[in-house]
Order: sequence, then structure tokens, then C-alpha cells
Amino acid sequence: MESEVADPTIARVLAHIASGKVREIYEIDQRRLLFVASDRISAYDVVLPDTIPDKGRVLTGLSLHWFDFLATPNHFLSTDLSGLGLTASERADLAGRAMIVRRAEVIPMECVVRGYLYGSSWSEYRAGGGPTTEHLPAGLKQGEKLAEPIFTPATKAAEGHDENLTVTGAVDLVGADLYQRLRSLSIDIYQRAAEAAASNGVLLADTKFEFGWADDELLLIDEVLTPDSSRYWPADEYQPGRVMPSFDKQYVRDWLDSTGWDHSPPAPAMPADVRTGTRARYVEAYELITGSDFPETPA
Ligand code: PZK
Repeated sequence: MESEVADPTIARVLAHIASGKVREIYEIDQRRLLFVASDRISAYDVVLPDTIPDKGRVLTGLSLHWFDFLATPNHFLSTDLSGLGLTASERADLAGRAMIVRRAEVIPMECVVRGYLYGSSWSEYRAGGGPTTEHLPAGLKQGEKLAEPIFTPATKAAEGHDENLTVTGAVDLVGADLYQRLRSLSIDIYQRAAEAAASNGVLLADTKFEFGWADDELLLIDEVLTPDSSRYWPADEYQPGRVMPSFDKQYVRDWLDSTGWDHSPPAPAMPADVRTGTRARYVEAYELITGSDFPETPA
């Protein structure tokens, strides 16, 4: 139900237009949206019943860091929540986890870039090949670094999992010119981000970008290079040939595994120390990736 996901305090003044598993979008006016990251967390594709303190601020802070670092045209406008009709306590609740963004016409293709052979591409490769891995050499290991990053676009499934596209399928979806533009832009952004992250001791295994059009400008939209849209690995734990622990979610996955939960909803309630430990992993990821202290109290 709409009211279970939309924050009722925001929905009092702004129309709720879309929900993700852990984030929401509201309409400000014809040209602007309010993009809100919640403290919800999903694991094994299920939203857990407990939140992770500050997770929304960590993810939003990372998106803002990357928008600033990349300086590529994007949808970010402001974090100033005054003038929207929210009360001071509502603004305080949203501070650091909400962004005002430019409304765009969303391009219906997930722009995935991978620097390492992992996840669905590893599964596909190991099973004998498919759209994302057909040009790779034989004999690669799980998690191996690729000689060049690969662009593996996918459809945006309304529910369930996105489906990898062939080049022909992607060109049919967005056209040949836009496909080439999204491919080179996505790979360029990935390479710049991966190099910056690596210099801070974090490997960017893969990531998913979304783009949209606003006033004939191609914009990077959505959250950018967050742990929810990307796989980050601690560089000092990198070991090709095996399953890699997830930087942010391993702690909570290990606890879920220890409970014997079968991954069908609802997930078990989370002990306080698991919430605190998971928060610490998100904050650690923020600090490593940005090279800055996580602001304990938002500006
Ligand atoms: C937009 N989504 C996905 C993200 C959700 C759903 N700048 C924009 N303009 C127009 N539409 C979107 C954006 C952005 N970003 C993105 N859906 C629409 C999405 C977060 C929460 F519920």
C-alpha cells in the first residue's frame, strides 16, 4: 500500500510519485522532484523489518560526493529543504538524506559497468556465456579484474530482476546513437570513480547508472555510486577466485545466515548490535570512499 512506504510527513505536502525498495520520490513541481533515501535495508531481495541508523544519509552523502567529483551533467539541484511546506522537525528528519533534483525523462535502460567478473556476469560466464560476457577470454576466475571495463546494460524490470540486454536489444530500446553515447559516458564515469576509489583502498567492482533527458540535456540521474547501486570491495581483502564479502551488507548477511532464515518474507527482527555494526560498516564505507569524516549531525 502507498501509505506504508511513502513518508506520511512528506506526502502531506508533496505528491508521492515513485517508490523503490528503500527510497522514494516526491513531486515538487513540473521541473523538480524530491529524492529521499530511507534508512531501510534489503538483503537477499527482502526489505528487512528494521532500519540502519544513518544509512539514508550515508547513501545520499556518497551520491553528492560523486556528483561533485565527477562534474558530469546530472540531476542534482539542492539539499535546501526550505520553502517546500515542511515543518522544521520534518526538515530535520530529512536533512542529509533528501536531494532536490531536476525532473527528467528517464531513459529505460540500466547502464551497468563492470570492472570485475562477478555476480550475474560471473554466473553467465561460468554457464557458458551470454550477452554480458560473450567477448571475454576463456579461463577467467570469479571476481577476476577485466582487462577493460565492460558495459552490460539491462532492462528496468518493474518488479523482479533486471534482464541483461544484447547489444541489438539495447540498440532497439534506445537507438544506436544514444546507445554509443551512454556506453562511452558510463565507462568513462566508471573508470574515473574506480581510480579514485582504488586510491582510497576500495575496489569498485561494478555499478549501475541511470540517465535521463531534461531540456535536451543528457543527465546522470538517480543515486550514483552508492553501495546500493554498486559493489564495493575492501582492496586489502580482494582475492580473485572466490566469493567476495560485500563491504556494507556482509555483516547483516552473516547474521541473517546464522538465524537459518530461508529468505522468504518476513525477515527476522534485527538485534541492536547488528544494527549498530551494520551502521558502522556504512559509515566506514563513506569515510574510505570520500576520504572525509562522516558528518554525525547533518549541516
Ligand atoms: C526517477 N526513478 C527511479 C528512484 C524511486 C524510483 N531526475 C528524475 N526525473 C524523473 N524521474 C526520476 C528521476 C530520478 N532520479 C527515478 N523513478 C523516477 C527511482 C528512487 C526512488 F522510487
